Amino acid sequence: MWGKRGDMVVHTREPFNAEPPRCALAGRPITAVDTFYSRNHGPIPEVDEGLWRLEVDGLVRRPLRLSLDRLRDGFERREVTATLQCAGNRRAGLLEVRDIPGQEPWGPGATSTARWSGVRLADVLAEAGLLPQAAFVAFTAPDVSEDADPPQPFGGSIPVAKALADEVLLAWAMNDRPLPRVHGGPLRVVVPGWIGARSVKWLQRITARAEPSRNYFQAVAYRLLPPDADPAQVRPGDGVPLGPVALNCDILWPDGAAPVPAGPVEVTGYALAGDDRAVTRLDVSLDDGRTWAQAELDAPEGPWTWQHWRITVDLPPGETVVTARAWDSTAALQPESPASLWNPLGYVNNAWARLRLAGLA
Ligand SMILES: Nc1nc2c(c(=O)[nH]1)N[C@H]1C(S)=C(S)[C@@H](COP(=O)(O)O)O[C@H]1N2
Ligand SMILES: [Mo]
Repeated sequence: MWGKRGDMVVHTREPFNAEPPRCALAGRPITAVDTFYSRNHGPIPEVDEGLWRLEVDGLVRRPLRLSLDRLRDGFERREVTATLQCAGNRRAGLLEVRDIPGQEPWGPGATSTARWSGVRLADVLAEAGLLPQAAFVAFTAPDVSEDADPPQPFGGSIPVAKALADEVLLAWAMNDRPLPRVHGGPLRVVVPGWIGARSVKWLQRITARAEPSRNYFQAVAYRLLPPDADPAQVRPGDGVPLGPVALNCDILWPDGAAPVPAGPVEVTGYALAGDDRAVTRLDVSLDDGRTWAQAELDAPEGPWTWQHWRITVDLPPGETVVTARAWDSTAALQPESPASLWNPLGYVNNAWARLRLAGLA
């Protein structure tokens, strides 16, 4: 479906929600387009590239209406390699703590990395001329989501400071090919280091505002609620809006699907610090955190990407739980337990990664 590989874990077909199995992400700094996760809240729209125009309005001196050709010809072309991660990544680990009705059990595969090409959002905003009252930049798309209450098109916003940052793109290409429809073609926002929900696909309108977007996916969903909150009673503005990605990691290989010969085994995975933080250390334990060994961190493709890591461990025969945890450049460490992180919509599970391996004698 949608040009994805046959072994994708499809959570729902309509809307289309799918992630690659962990082994498909292992050892590959850039994710192939057919392997990149896909997260949708409504039907994937078909946008006529010729008729399509990008509107820029709100608190700007000169509202703009730009065709794709105008964007391509009128602004400097930029390329950024960036990892996208959904706030629901690794929700499956929270579901083991307590049920989360109506939310999909995403594994660690709602995280993927691509080379994005387009123009800086900052350059388009400069052409429109932001007014001093503009504090947020909101994005609107045409895909109407029945998950929203009331049903509405997908949208969201980021603060002006991030919108003006060099790395934030309006992208029309992914891995040097035209941006596929399923990933937001003809044009999407790419907000490196922030939760995937802010990288709005099928971008139609950019609005400079004094306040954050009132769109359901900014004001109600993608917010961290206290554990005792009733998601059915949530009002716009409740909880903490999610923005920068939290420090996280997971194990990709071995994938736990089949036993592996006991003895020296190379264990690999990814780690991601989010926003402008960097991963500085990755520890692996075979004894539930009593002792740790440090993995080797691969150099990242750039400042906005995950880092892969590897370590050779001596896997004993029988069952072993491998635990991994990352540290970042602010000396923050991932939290130990998913129970301490559980929240009613199941976002940001960044607890230590644990994977059960069977060693063959
Ligand atoms: N218009 C629109 N943009 C969207 C979404 C959506 O449902 N509609 N999903 C968001 C979410 S939650 C994520 S994690 C990313 C996923 O991007 P991908 O499908 O290209 O992997 O797109 C974001 N942009
Ligand atoms: Mo997401």
